[in-house]
Amino acid sequence: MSVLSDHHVDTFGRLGWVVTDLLDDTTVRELQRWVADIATWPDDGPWLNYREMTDFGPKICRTENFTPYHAGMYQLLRVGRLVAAAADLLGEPAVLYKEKINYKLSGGAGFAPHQDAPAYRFVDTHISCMIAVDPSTTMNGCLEVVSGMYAEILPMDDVGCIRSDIARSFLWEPAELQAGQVLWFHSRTPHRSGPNLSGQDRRALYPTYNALSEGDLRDRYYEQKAAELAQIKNSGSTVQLSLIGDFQGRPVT
Ligand SMILES: O=C(O)CCC(=O)C(=O)O
Repeated sequence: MSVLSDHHVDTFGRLGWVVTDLLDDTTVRELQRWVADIATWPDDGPWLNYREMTDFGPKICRTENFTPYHAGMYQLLRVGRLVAAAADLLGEPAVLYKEKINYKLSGGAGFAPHQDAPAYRFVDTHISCMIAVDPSTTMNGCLEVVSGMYAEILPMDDVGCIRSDIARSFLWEPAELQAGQVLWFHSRTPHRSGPNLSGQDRRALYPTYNALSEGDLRDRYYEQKAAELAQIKNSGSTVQLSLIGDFQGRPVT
């Protein structure tokens, strides 16, 4: 069953990103409660919590691998309309590859220009979305994207982000979202975001999908991520959230 219009699918094909309205108000309010609840989960569970130091003290910046432990999130990200929308964009049945919440609480850091694909293993094509849990604005560090630039992996710096001379040459478009809006983007779409300079939190949920024909790879992804993270020599000046060094947050010491 298609949930996206031809217009959305065509726009995604042209730009490598598209904004959709897929969630009703009740779901958005529920999602806000769920994210507030997950933020209180302890660090010693089977999910992955990450923290950063901000000018206002240590804050949670990310939780990953939470759908097995939260029935509502499982239903929303692995069974419901979002998987169907990902399938519309992929042109074939989709399956969840990974999921994360980026909290970007007030004072939280931004992300350097990057493509997600270099951090994702086993398949070349993934589709992600940013589900705005709170309104996402230029002031609180919304995503900024580059249109029509998702054909290939771009030259990278030594931490896997887009080389700065190339990133500087792009036209970056802020994708401001209302709470509940969903920004879909290809895993090779260049994106970045600034810090949260506002007094309000900017929480967002990011599920990533791949074509089911390539396999249900979620468990393998998290095993591989743990193994590779253990090998990465981080400079110590930023928190290593991912297999690339895109996150600019300071470690909590
Ligand atoms: O949440 C953000 O501000 C950007 C997140 C991002 O680019 C990422 O997690 O790869």
